[in-house]
Amino acid sequence: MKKKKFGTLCVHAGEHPDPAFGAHTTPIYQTSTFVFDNAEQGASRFAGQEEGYTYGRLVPNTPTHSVLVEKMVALEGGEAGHTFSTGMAAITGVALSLLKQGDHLLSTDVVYGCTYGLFTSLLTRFGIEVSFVDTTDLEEVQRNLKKNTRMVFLETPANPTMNVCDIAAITKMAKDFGAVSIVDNTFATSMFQKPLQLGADAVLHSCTKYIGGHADLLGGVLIGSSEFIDNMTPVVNDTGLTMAPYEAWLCIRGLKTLHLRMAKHAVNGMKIAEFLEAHRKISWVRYPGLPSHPQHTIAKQQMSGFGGMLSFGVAGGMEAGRKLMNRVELCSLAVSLGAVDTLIQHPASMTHADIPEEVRIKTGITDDLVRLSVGIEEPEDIIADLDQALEKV
Ligand code: LCS
Repeated sequence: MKKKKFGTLCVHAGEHPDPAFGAHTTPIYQTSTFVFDNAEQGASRFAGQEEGYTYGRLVPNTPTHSVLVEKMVALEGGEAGHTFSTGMAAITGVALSLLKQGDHLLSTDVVYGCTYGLFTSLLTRFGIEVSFVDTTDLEEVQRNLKKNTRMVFLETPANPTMNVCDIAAITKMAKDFGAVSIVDNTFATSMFQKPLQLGADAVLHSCTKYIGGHADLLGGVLIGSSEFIDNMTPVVNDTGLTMAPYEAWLCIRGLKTLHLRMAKHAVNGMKIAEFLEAHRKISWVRYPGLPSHPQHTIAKQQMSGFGGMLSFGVAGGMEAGRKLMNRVELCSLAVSLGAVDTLIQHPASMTHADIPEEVRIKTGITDDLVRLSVGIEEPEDIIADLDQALEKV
């Protein structure tokens, strides 16, 4: 049969009537362990000679997890995957499975605050060398690749500055150095960006965001080739970074409408970005779909849509931004992102507060930066809310 389109895969990929009773919807296998037919079967499952489930922490966890992995593999165009308790667990899992003492990790300089924290505070304690590099500058990337560079970590668009880096160019440079490239695709989602097709070895998501879509779960997922995923399995099993069955089920349910939600997030994102850019009280806007975005050309090449995340500065700086956040009524003043409703927050004092001030300022996470996760409400209502709040600033 002809390869199915993205929206059809969101609905159907990985879904099969349940073999036990024919349930149409994937059941939640809320179990920690599985019964073997006999001792020989148990032994051959643990030896990896027979496929099947053994224990909830051990891959493939439960049949609910398998459906989620199959769906995400189809959406990202990979071969296999692992699920995790959070997005940070996915990043921890891949870092621990790839890196050892003496290795070098090259990371995008602008990343989610806890990713920065994990790379600087934890990995360096184990003798791993970490460089944060402006990955929008290819020469800078080339200059910072070293003989011992084992992993290149890209976040694009980056949280919260919305910097976009050239995935195809950087993954090729990394490959030439014998390094493995990992892309955090949380902001763009599989709908708008396909890192594996652009040369990445693995792609990961915080499922907490657009995959779940409703701000009611925590989760992570990582997709790659079968070989890459198999090599990670011992670390995933032994660290217990496991996703819970109910969370896997919520992710499956969320993914069935990913294409509809992302289409609306993107339409709204563009409208709100244009509204803000034209507003007299706004000093700057960063949205990859705006021609004024410094990497708009690359964004157009590697993304098929620009999503629902944007950042901006209010004229009057941090104090004005704070007033805006305190006066919105429809938008929620909350961290996280990718929910059906619009969320507004202040990275310098919230999501990225742990990054040293001089690093924040140097990388553009300035005190006046306000981040908006544009939801799927009607755009006129989001605009009206921002407009009334800006009037009071
Ligand atoms: N990657 C990106 C790009 C993120 O934005 C986040 C969380 C993570 C990974 C980690 O995912 P988690 O462990 O939370 O599932 N970003 C957040 C944010 O901007 N506000 O709150 C969480």
